[in-house]
Order: sequence, then structure tokens, then C-alpha cells
Amino acid sequence: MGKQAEIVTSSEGEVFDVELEADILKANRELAAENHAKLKQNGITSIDVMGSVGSGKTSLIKAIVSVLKATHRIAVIEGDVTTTIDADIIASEGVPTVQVNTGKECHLDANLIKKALGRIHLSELDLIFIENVGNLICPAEFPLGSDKRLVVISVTEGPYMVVKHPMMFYEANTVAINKVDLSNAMGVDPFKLKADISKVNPKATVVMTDCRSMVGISEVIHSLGLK
Ligand SMILES: Nc1nc2c(ncn2[C@@H]2O[C@H](COP(=O)(O)OP(=O)(O)OP(=O)(O)O)[C@@H](O)[C@H]2O)c(=O)[nH]1
Ligand SMILES: [Mg+2]
Repeated sequence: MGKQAEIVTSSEGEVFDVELEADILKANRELAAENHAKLKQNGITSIDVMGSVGSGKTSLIKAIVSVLKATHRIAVIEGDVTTTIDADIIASEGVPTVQVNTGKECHLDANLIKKALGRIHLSELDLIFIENVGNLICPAEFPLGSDKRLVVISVTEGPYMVVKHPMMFYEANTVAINKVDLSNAMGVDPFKLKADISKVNPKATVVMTDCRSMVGISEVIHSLGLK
């Protein structure tokens, strides 16, 4: 064994079902456009919330909802592989919440969101948040039809989340670096994460947040143009 690691890229391995995958992505994009049109017809602003497992997506949505619910009519679609834990947390804010369980899938898709939108009284809303399944890989490829994308990472995932998963950040409008209250304990510099994000996507607004103390929440709201 040499001192440097061997690298095998996917282009060297067998790639199955390339055409099938292209069809699925195309069909998803078409349904996403339909969802977008439906949301716009109803005058609704929609925000995708994506990010790593346990980074604080639900906590951030809950914090934002707690601030905006006095002035906006809000609903939340909660995507999870299983359980209604996140939906129950959000429902405690008193806003309509739809749980979408993806079963074996590691991401939401536009068809699932189309179904979820059918369960909501769209004419009674101003704003929808969609929390995707927690991971930094698959959700990036499946647009849902939303206006903006909020990506949430946290210092507890270590210092390399952005450089290892740049795709998730390409389309982000806002990135929250969450749990900054734990930066010292984790030995992770949030400003280094911020610099990594700005390299990958210079247009994204990066906000440091601590959802437990409501730090950075109004900046996130402002950066998404919601207030
Ligand atoms: N210390 C600290 N803990 C936080 C913060 N934000 C969230 N947490 C905690 O982190 C844990 C995970 O938070 P969630 O909001 O459920 O994270 P999530 O990204 O929605 O998780 P999944 O949906 O399971 O991927 C919970 O115990 C939260 O209370 C924060 O800013 N600081
Ligand atoms: Mg969650």
C-alpha cells in the first residue's frame, strides 16, 4: 500500500440506467414547473429547506414560523423517511402541516409535493416551507417548484461539510450555519465554513444561527425576502 489513497471515480465504474435517470429527472422538472405555477397562481412564496441530517432544519423552520406567523399565513410540508416527529414539532406552532414520508427514498420529489399541495388550502396561504429529507446529496437534484432554497448545516457535522458536498450549495439563496453556540466545543470555525460556502456560491447569503437562542433568525428571514 502506498502512502496516498487510491481513487476510483464513478466514470470508471459501471453506470446503470443512465437513460432512465435522465427521464426521471426530466419528469421531475416538469412537475416542479407545474407546482411552481400552482403556487404562484395562489400568490404563495415557497421555500425549500435542505441540509444535513440533524443540522437543525426543523428547529430553524419552527423559529422562523414563530416570528412570521403573526403576519403571514403559513403552512409547512415535512419530508422524512418515516415518522411524524418533525411535523408534530411544527404543528405545535399552530400552522397547517403535512407530513410526507418518502419510504426508502433519500429525498422529496416534485410528484410528492404535488400530492401534498393537494392536501392544503392554497388560497388561504402566503408562505410555504418544505423541509426535505436530511442529507446533502440526493435532494439537490430534485427541484420541487419552490421560489428559494435555504440550506442548513451545523458545526456539529465537522469542518468539511461544504468542501465534501458542494452540489448542495450551488442553488442556495441562503445558507444557515447552525448551532454556532457549539462551535468551541466542536473545535469547528464557522467562519471557515462561511468562506468555503462563499467559494462554492458567492451569491448565497450566509447566516450564523443558534436556533435555541433565536440568534440569526431575523437575518435568515430578511435574506429570504420574507420581511
Ligand atoms: N445547541 C443547539 N442545538 C440545536 C440547534 N438547532 C437545533 N438543535 C438541536 O439539534 C437537534 C436536531 O435538530 P432538528 O431541528 O430536529 O434537525 P433536523 O435537521 O430537522 O433533523 P432531521 O430532520 O432529522 O434531519 C435537536 O435536538 C435540536 O434541539 C442550535 O442552534 N443549537
Ligand atoms: Mg427535521
